[in-house]
Amino acid sequence: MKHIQTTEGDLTINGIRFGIVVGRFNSFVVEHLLEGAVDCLLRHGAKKDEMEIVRVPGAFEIPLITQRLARQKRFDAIIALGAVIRGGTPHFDYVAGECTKGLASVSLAEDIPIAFGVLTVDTIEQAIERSGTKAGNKGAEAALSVIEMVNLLRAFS
Ligand code: INI
Repeated sequence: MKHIQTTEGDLTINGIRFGIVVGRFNSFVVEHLLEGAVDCLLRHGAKKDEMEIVRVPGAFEIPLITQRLARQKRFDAIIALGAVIRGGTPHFDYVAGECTKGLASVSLAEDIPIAFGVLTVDTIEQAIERSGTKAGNKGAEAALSVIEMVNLLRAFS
């Protein structure tokens, strides 16, 4: 807006190192999120040797390894990718809730941008729609948001 100081992060890569944590559960969906995220990073100028993929069993395990990676300080940003599908589990709310809360608290405690690319959906169809078909690719969206957040945080460092 005119005359109001406004700060936003841009989408330039500038040496950003990415950790990508991937839950293996529902891999038929999550692999498409991973493809979308990596494709987005590469097309924005990231280098393959500036990213590392770490796989875990499922969404529940994502926060702990994300915390470990954050503490190692080898990455400027972490992209968390997974798929929690309600139809597939009676403990959907616990898995989805713990993953979400865990990632939010790691991001704040470790002061590192974390992209939440974990689908939390009711049906397999919704998951497919969000992993590269009708509703875009949430992995790519997560990658974009974390690039922006790294640059925004750099503006305030
Ligand atoms: N993990 C997921 O990533 N998505 C799911 O939909 C899911 N379901 O359906 O249960 C799921 N469960 C596994 C969980 O994340 C842990 O790996 C498991 O409980 C072992 O700790």
